[in-house]
Amino acid sequence: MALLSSLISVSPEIPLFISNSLPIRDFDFLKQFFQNPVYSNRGASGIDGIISTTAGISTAKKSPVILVIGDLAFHYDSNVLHMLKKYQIPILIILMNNSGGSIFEYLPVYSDSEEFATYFKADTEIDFGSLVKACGLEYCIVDSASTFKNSIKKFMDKPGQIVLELKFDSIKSKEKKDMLKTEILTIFESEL
Ligand SMILES: Cc1ncc(C[n+]2csc(CCOP(=O)(O)OP(=O)(O)O)c2C)c(N)n1
Ligand SMILES: [Mg+2]
Repeated sequence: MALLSSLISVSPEIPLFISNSLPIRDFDFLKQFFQNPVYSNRGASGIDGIISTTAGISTAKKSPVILVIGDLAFHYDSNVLHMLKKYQIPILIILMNNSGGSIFEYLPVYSDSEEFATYFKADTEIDFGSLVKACGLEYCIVDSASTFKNSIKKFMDKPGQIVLELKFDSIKSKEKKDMLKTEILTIFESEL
């Protein structure tokens, strides 16, 4: 919640691009908090080409853009990273690294098994910091709400090409979201 409020307070008007999979679903749950123009590929649900599409929006709108993207979708389009630098695209990428395709943990196919980890979650184990820096972009691992807020502020003051990586445990995150939804439902039910 602290991260969310930083994003809202520091950048209330900048266009956001929200990637497919969990980012767009989580955003859907929280969208009433945002006034920003929002872009996504909701209809075409492929996780390929997300970074490229965001670069296109930045160019068409002549505006800096903030992209929120999962680790697999980031990996799928990572060959465009060097172009962001080459063409000076003003983009801040918030990389939500939950070690693979965590959306599948929300589906009946989920099991705590080797098969699930290999064939569904498919963690790449990529060192994204090295990858991003090799492409000439700025990189920062987010370990506190203040790091997050300051990095966004820095980007808003002087837009460049920055990747902020947030690493977190997908199962714990799912449990917290489930708890939050149960609490909200309980409040609504008690109001009826
Ligand atoms: C081109 C393409 N390949 C595969 C898929 C199937 N798919 C849907 S969501 C997903 C996982 C995405 O992982 P990530 O971007 O890390 O997001 P998370 O689920 O962790 O939020 C995959 C592989 C797809 N939608 N498009
Ligand atoms: Mg992921």
